[in-house]
Amino acid sequence: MVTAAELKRIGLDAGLVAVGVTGAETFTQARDAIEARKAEGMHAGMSFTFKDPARSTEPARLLPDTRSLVVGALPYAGGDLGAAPAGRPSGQVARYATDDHYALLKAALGEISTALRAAGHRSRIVADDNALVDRAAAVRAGLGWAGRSANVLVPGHGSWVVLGAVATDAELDHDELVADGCGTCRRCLDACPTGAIVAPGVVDARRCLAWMLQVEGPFPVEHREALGGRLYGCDDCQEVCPPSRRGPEGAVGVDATAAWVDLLDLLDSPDDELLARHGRWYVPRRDPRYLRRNALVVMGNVAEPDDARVLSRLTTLAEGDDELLAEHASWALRRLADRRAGTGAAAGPGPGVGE
Ligand code: B12
Ligand code: SF4
Ligand code: SF4
Repeated sequence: MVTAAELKRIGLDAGLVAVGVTGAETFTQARDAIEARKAEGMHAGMSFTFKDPARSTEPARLLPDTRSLVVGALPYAGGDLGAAPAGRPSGQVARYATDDHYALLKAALGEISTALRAAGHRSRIVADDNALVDRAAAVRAGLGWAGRSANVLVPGHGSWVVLGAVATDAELDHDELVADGCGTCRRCLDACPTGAIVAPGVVDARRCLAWMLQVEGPFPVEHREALGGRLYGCDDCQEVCPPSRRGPEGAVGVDATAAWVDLLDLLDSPDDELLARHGRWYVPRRDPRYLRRNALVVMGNVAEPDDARVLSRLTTLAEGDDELLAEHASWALRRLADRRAGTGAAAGPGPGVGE
């Protein structure tokens, strides 16, 4: 016999900052939200939890006899990332992607799972998996509230957490919901560079930079300037969020050196090296050309317009056989020319870039 209180203690000792328990009932609101977004095209063709909404919102399917979900949040925000390295153009990596925070999360959930099995129960860990809507589970397990940014905010930590759960056949005491903490704030909606948060809690993925960086094909021209210096992921709706300001105490550190990627180096590196370095990221079809595509847009936005190394590299790519890269390199050259002439300052470089 193991209790919810014992499992929470195990999770907290393993590095989680919040652990809660909920039952295996269907997440009907999340299912309705997923269906509605699919109907309006806001899922932008993503699969993940959108592929089979019935599966991702029915925890009962996770195990033959699911009775409870023990849900955990691992913090990752860390401290100040500082400015971009001087002298060479760099792209910025969202904080959650600077390390394998999901591996750390799964290890902590693994401790909970081990305790459940030792007590004779079944268990299954699900984190960032197509089989469960993690935010809905976190909200119902009382870890935090659903913010207007769509992120779940944990009191005292804000949204700088990754979420996962252990499904089990153990009968455990459930937790209460946490009250909404957004109040009258709407900073995330106003700060989103592309207006992707189309209503409180509703992200139109077609306009979300985090998704555009992960999808195949050309990067949408109308959002290239807004991309600024972001090479992977986007943290704007969290950076402006008052309850999420600064890294919480005890957060798993973000390696500031992993937060910046040298763009010239990225363009010059062979495929296997790029995948070895960034293979944890979601790269469409695991094709490193998409990393280069993203780097070219960022290059146009952040490089010094007169940097001879940049201009030479871009010109070679613009004249090359790879149509996707040639088009993005040509765009970057035009963007640099506009910035040199002082006519392309509308979007400017991204946060922290070139400061
Ligand atoms: C697909 C996906 C994306 C897509 C779409 C995001 C989206 N909002 O739907 C893209 C690629 C854009 C994305 C981006 C990001 N993601 Co993501 N993503 C997912 C994934 C795989 C599924 C999300 C999902 O099911 N969406 C469907 C819709 C219906 O769900 P939702 O937006 O989460 O909806 C909830 C709220 O909006 C709320 N809600 C709905 N209506 C309303 C109305 C009101 C008024 C309010 C207040 C709330 C509210 O309730 C819904 C259900 O709980 C999950 C992992 C998983 N398996 O769950 C990670 C996940 C949601 N992502 C995560 C992260 C970290 C991010 C980024 C911060 C990464 C980054 N820095 O670039 C951004 C944040 C963008 C944002 N503001 O949402 C974390 C979120 C952690 C947290 N604290 O909330 C998750 C849970 C991964 C994990 N296991 O930790 N992501
Ligand atoms: S991740 Fe960036 S683009 Fe996406 S909703 Fe948040 S601020 Fe907007
Ligand atoms: S920025 Fe304000 S409205 Fe948006 S999630 Fe944070 S507290 Fe809520």
